[in-house]
Amino acid sequence: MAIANQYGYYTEDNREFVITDPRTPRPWFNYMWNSQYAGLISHTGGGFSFLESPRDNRISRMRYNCLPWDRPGRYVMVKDVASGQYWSLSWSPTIHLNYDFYECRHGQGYTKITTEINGIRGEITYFVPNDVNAEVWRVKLTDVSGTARDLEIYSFVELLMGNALNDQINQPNDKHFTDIHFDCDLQALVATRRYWVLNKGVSVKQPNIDWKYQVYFSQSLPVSGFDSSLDTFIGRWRSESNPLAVETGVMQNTEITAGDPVVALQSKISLGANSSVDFAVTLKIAAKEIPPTPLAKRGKENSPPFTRGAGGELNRETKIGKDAGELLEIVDRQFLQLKQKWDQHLSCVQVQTPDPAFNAMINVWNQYQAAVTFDMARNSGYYHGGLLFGTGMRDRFQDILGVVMVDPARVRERLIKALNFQFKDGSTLHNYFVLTNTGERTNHSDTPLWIPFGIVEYLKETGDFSILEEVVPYHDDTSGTVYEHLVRALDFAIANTGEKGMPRIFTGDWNDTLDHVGSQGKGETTWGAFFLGYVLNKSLPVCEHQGDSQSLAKFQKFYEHLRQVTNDICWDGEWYLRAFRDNGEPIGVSSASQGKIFLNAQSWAVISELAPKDRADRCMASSREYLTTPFGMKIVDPSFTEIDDTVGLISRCVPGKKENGAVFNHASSWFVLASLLNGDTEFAWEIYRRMMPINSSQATDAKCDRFETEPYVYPEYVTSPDHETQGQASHSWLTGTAVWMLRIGIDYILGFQPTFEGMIIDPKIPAEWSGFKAQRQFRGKVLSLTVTNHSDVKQMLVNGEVVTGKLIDLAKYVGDEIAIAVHL
Ligand code: IFM
Repeated sequence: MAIANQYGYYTEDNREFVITDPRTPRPWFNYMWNSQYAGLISHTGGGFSFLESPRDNRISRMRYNCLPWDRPGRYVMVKDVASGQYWSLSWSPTIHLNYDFYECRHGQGYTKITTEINGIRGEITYFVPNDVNAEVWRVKLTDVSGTARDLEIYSFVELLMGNALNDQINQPNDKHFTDIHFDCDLQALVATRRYWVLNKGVSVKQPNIDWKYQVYFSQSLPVSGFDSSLDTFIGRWRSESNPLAVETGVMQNTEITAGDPVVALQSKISLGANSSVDFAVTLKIAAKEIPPTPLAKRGKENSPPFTRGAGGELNRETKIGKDAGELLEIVDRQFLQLKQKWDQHLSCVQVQTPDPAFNAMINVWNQYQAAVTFDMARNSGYYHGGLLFGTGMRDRFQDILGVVMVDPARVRERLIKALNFQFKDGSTLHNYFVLTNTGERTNHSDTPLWIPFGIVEYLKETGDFSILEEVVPYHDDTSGTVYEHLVRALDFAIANTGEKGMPRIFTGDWNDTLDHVGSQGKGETTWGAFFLGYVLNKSLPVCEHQGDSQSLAKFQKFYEHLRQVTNDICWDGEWYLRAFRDNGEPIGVSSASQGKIFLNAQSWAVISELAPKDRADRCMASSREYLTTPFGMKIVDPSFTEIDDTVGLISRCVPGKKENGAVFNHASSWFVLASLLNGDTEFAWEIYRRMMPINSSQATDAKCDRFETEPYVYPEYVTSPDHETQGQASHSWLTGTAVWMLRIGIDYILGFQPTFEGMIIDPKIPAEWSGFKAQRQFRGKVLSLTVTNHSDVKQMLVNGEVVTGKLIDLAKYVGDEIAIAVHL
């Protein structure tokens, strides 16, 4: 049975989410990308593209805060010459028209939009090939009217080329460096810039640096006209929905050296009754090889642009015909390769459980979202516009959790690169930009600790301890091995504990909005103490492996110290308090009028194993009592309604949203983990189930119209009942929730728990499940697991033999596949 809501459904194999009504409550996005070229693509053809950095090297534009939403985009418009009617193949920007059919299929790395209007069926598939820095718009047009047609095709996209932040704040000056010409041999528009704002912080300085790329925009149909000036293509007082050039059919063939850039191509075709035409539009970026055309050629109205430099020998018709066929073959091969890449990726984990939503998420969408967060960080989405954040250090070391199962080599490389943003004293930049090698040092107390967290996860997956010997430069001074980086992060955290013996919170911990708790450097964080404890404890085997008895003893001792101090001073009676302010006053206590109980302090008391069992039970029960909602767990209760500057930004945020009392999914996922670890399997599953987007999007009467964001990926938060818009989600796609939900599902519900020694198998499934089957690749082997619930004899069999304990030591088994049967 297909999983569906009022705007669409998952295909039977869950590989596509099909949107059947374009008037979704928000634009619903997808991603298309390879290791350098990336773009987000909405169900209406919107979104932007960039090379390596969405701030520093944006290729195409997105208009922020724009109305109508989601403009501009990658548009192909078709015009019926006889009637003069024209429309877009992606619905937007001609949303005022009545389409006979609309469907958008978001798949892994591609989006296909099919429309039917005016007797023409249009199919457009957008994707980025695995190994070319380009995007492809693959088009098929079919006449379904039964009449031969003369059509004009207009493909266009607005360019930016360079620093996207500068484009927002200094655009009138920024636009004097553009250079676009039509290349007759290539039959392509070639666009570039003669400067690049790469001065590490956008300022009034306009740096004298070359933008070292050229963009090639072409279409595999004979080109009959072009434009590169947004002004002349769109026309005065018009918009993307009614470009003057499309309306009149007259392309100005403008080449620009200044002004707002667009690349627009026109082709004219005849389409036989009930026949089809295939073509591809490509936007490619490459290093500058030839000098840009120096001159602007304005106003060559309607003159054929294709003679310059071509010489008499150029047989345009033949050349284009041949190249077009070849290009389509190449493009179709690239699309196949893209699909194969994702088949491969997703084959790492495959499950069949009694819950269809869980299957859809684990088998496809959650793995896919995790891959997106690995490559996009919190830096290129509709809600994370790519102008501000770069790569977050704490995100980098969590976002590996999904991809490390599939591609540990890429993770290894990423971790090593990220360590370059750590200082010799163990502290780190909070976020960084790869192209400029810069970032911000914000002083969030938890940020450096994600380094050991991530390295331990890498080691558990791979057993590759050689990474610890790699030498990586510090951001400020000299170099150290990866192991030294890890130890320095822990030492830094220990050295920065306060009078009470817990980490000083400084400008915040994981919760960014607790930014005034310790701004004077005295406030201390309970969550931070549990998190430090967790990371110390998990790092002990690494110290042991390295023979570093001094660090081992120190970290062990500090872990025990944290047990003592948190239980001595942070227990409020029914739960753990959240932090101590600079003045020593506690936060997150029952006597407070707002912000009485914070979820993270309870979850991590359990995850860190620092809470004794009775307190673990009690704080989990309190969390259930105060923080449960239909969408997941609230991050705090009651939400702050009065501004409290001894706590911070949390109290200025609208009650029920974001960190101020929303169902903050990242934190809610940690609660699920804590519940599973504490033995509360049924409740853990109930919250996990509620959080899955197809479920939480249906959890109010208004259903998806209230939830608003994509029902196939986790949003950062869902508004809690503390606000009238309860059930509304935001900040979809780029959230740490993705990797945690994925790994909680795989490691703790299905029970594949990698350890340094091998794989522990320990499923924790709800009573309603009769069992499940799952496959998980691990260190070159396939582990095939069959679990039956409610068995008379509880045991585990590996390759048919009963084993004691839960550990699968891979070395004991020959062959590529290990069959595991667990009877619960
Ligand atoms: O922990 C942060 C994250 O790094 C960015 N989004 C908000 C979270 C909670 O404050």
